[in-house]
Amino acid sequence: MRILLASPESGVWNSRKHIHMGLGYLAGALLAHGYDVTIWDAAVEEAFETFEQHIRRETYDVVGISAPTPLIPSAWKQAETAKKSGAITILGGPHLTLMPHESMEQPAVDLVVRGEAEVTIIEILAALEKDSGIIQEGNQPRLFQKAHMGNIFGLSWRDEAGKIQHNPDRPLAQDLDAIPFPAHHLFKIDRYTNLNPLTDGLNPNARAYTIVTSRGCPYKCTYCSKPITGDTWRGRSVANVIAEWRWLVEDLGATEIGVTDDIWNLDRDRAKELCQALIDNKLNHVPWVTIHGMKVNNTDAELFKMMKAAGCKRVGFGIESGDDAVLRKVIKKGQTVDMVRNAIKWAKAAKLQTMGFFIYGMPGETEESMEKTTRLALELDPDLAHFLMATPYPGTEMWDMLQREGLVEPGNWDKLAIQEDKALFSYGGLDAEVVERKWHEAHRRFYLRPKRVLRIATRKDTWARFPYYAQTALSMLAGIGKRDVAPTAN
Ligand code: B12
Ligand code: SF4
Repeated sequence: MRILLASPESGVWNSRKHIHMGLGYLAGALLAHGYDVTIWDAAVEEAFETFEQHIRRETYDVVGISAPTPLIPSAWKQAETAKKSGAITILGGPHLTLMPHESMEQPAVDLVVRGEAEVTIIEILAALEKDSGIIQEGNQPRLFQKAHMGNIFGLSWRDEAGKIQHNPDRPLAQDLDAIPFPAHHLFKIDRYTNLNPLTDGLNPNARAYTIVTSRGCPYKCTYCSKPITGDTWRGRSVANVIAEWRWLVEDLGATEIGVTDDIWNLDRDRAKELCQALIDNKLNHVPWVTIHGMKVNNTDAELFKMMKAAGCKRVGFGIESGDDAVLRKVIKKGQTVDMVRNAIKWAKAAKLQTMGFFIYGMPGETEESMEKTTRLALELDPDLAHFLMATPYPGTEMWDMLQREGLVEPGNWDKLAIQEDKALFSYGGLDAEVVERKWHEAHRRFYLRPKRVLRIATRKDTWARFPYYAQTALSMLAGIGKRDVAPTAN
């Protein structure tokens, strides 16, 4: 069986292209079971060949497509294209785990997988080998036999009568060390950019791989959508992580590594052990970054010193707000502004570059609380500040609250990908226009300080990628045109 794993269009991420670890893990599992698998990631393929052209050129028996919420409309389009070619279509990933029924109602989608899928995908292929589905004429949905599909946990499918069935959820994998490494070698790594092109210091042409050392996060921030892992946390053993890290550095020539865990420092002792192991194994010459933020309340001065010695170059922090009441009651972050101050102080003392994520316009915020956030950004002065406007994703407390108030409704999912500098809702006494004004103002006050302007102007990368930076600056500072979006963070 020939299998294609695809990630749909992702124009919003044109400045920063990460390998897709979900597809990497699935491909790793498939290879371990002897299947023939190809990865097609729109982020790096579309400039060369469209999905349609690829599907016409190659023939696949099964096409699996991954989608977070904003990409689900593109995933449905890809499924239509794949289905026309005769392939069996399977969708999986965060949005499918939240809303499987919605996608099962799409005629071009044959199967939907909810949750972690390294085992599910193998069980599906085994079932397909027994029962290739009642293939219907044209673009009709495929129907399957209960005997084969009915016992696969985490699967949604259509029975022989055409009724959509949702099997029970699959429990999360308990032993992450038992999961095969992601198929890093299948990615066209030369086409991916470095992990943080918005900042200086890292090589824009790096061979940048990412690694997941743990899965999940037990915190319950009200904006965070965690459909796959819920409120759990599972760490890989240090030895297992080091074995993958060594593969990336010694065999695949990684020159930059991004740790993409939700919260890689939840277990502080384990985080320190990992740093020590990177040093002991002489893997600390390749720079690495914590892409999505560390949790500030699980840090201490020693951790940052060890990270520096282990090769870490830059740390990101989910700072979110400069107002303790907002952190406690609105975002429910489990951290205080003083904890943020300490973490940034310790990281800077260890000579690590710092990056902060700040949110504007959470429901329950005021103009004053947003002002406190801007002042905190100025006070902390991280090397890079990402200012974001609150985005309601389904599966979050924020979404549920706004939906109850009639301020958001399902559908229009692609609007959640890029905000085009527009706040997505007005809540309580806070108008969307005020949020937008404070958001633009934060960029101006942070980035237009003379020392910042000088620093940006003297950076090689600024001039090498001038059109992109000019457009982003116009958009963020003056609200003109489209901008690139920043990632979510802890
Ligand atoms: C790294 C990351 C990124 C990176 C890379 C994304 C990528 N292409 O992989 C970047 C920075 C580009 C990014 C961007 C965005 N991200 Co992001 N990202 C993450 C992060 C931190 C880790 C993802 C990861 O590697 N997980 C590890 C792998 C193993 O898990 P996985 O990808 O979920 O895959 C498993 C299952 O989902 C399933 N599966 C996945 N795909 C498929 C496909 C098939 C066919 C099958 C059967 C199964 C299956 O099987 C996999 C193996 O078990 C997650 C948080 C998280 N913990 O998931 C957020 C997360 C996925 N991102 C999120 C969001 C919102 C975004 C953005 C929309 C942000 C924005 N405002 O623009 C963009 C979307 C851009 C895009 N084109 O995808 C949300 C998604 C929420 C939702 N409801 O969809 C998450 C969950 C963060 C959060 N907690 O809110 N992100
Ligand atoms: S934002 Fe970060 S800390 Fe908060 S729940 Fe999500 S992953 Fe955990």
